[in-house]
Amino acid sequence: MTNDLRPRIRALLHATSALLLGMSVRAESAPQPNIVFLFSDDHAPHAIGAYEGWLAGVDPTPAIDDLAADGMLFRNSFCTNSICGPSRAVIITGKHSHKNGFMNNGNNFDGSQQTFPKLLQKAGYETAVLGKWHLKSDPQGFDLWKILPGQGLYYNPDLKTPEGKITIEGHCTDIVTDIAVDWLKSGRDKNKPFLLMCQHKAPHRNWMPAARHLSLYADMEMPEPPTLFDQWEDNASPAHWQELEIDGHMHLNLDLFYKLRPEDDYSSVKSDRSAWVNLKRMTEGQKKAWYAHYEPLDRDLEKRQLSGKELVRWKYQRYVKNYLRCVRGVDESVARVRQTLKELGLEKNTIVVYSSDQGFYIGDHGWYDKRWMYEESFQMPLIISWPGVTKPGSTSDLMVQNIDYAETFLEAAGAPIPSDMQGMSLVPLLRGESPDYWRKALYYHYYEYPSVHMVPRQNGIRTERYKLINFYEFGEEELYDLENDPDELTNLASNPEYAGKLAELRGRLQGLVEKYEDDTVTDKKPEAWIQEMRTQQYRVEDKL
Ligand code: SGN
Ligand code: CA
Repeated sequence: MTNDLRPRIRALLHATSALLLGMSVRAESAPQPNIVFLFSDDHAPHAIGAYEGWLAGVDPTPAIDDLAADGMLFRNSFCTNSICGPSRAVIITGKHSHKNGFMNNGNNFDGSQQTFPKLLQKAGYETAVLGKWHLKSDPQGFDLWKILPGQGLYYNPDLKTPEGKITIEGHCTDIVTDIAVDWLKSGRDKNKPFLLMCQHKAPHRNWMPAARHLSLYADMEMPEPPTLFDQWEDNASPAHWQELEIDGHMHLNLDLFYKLRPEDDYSSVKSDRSAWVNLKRMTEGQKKAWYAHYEPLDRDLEKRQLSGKELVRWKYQRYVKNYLRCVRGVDESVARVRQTLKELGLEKNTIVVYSSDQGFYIGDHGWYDKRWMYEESFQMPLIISWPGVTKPGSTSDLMVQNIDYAETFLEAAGAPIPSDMQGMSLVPLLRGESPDYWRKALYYHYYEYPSVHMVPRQNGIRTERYKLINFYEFGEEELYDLENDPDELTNLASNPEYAGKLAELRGRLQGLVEKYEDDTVTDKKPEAWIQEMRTQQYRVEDKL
């Protein structure tokens, strides 16, 4: 089958299954399912117990694991562009970044375009989005929206609403959950099916947990990732010029709160200062709980005067604990929303999805943040429970992407799927099928460079076994055999034994560029430009 024919056949298949679903809905007069989309920010699959990664032993997510036990867990779930706003734009449009126009966080989403929430409204749904939005322009296609401006704050955040700004005291994860629960109980139109997008800031940087979670893991030594001290020996040059190292770039004060006081002045520090800004907004009670936890630990670190690898290990411990404490807040939110659905008798006809905008480095490769096409940040968690459709405790190994969500929700609602969407409905997978037509390769394209963390533009292809990353502005490539080398430590791009594989993947990558009509791959930058970027490197000096 030629590439040209595939989308048309797929559209036909979609149309047929939508029709069949429509017919069966009518035949059984089953109501359209409600959709609860529980979403977080930067929650890597390996920080979810059910994904059985190297952090699973600390039992980070009992409630999300329960959701997996009741539904289907996607083991090979990925994003198309590992960064916040772009991932969200892909989700609501079902189109790659170059098609929906939101390629990096600095963009302004064109809200007038087609999105799945608008299409669900047309299909009779009431729609709501709460929490992190991060698309700059105001949400369209939602009957209710209360969103965090920009990144939002952890403590006592402002929320933007159509009626103006409001400020609510408390921890952001709890506040967003409270609004969601209230809306489910008494805010919505009970005669309509609904879409609820409950989108948390946590566990995004600067990882500020709720007071009740500060003591979680306090006496534990957390496991370290196998690649904590990776020196990127085999990677192409961009991995040596990034700015996301726990060692060199994670700020002891601003990221890890070591002796961070609101009255200090960090205004001239070239680093993100949101924790400092947020501390200034805390109530006296919140500050008391905060410092009761951190002050004794800070005094202890000061005494120990660590340096080198030992200081990296200390930073990693504080980072992973705070990150997982924020995750625990999200996990409790999942439990509360599901409990509310039960109390309201809605659980049987409600699809519950848990996902996050991309993966994250939790010390993997020595890093935090995301953006790269390496597995830890390319992956997205995806767990879906649809009572009566998903088999409890089931898993799917087929490769899925955030580009698939829009079509999935539309098909579930019995609504037509527009032919210009670029994903594939997951509904057959949810029913336990493994369709022959399923994709054999994924396309990735990240754009935001130069920018915070200095991860260069890259596109690439991932098959079930191999991955080719093209840092096209640098004229460098990386090729990995994921079966033999899951940590992506051995770059095979210049290994003569893999010349054939390299050529094959280059051809298939070009095929995906054409299939998705991506005309945004640019020419290689001149060496002088690359040199200039390299010299702009920024590092933090840890002062104990
Ligand atoms: C902020 C973060 C960065 C992060 C970007 C994008 N710093 O700038 O670490 O990479 O957002 O994140 S912070 O201290 O202000 O949090 S994204 O998830 O929104 O794409
Ligand atoms: Ca994110």
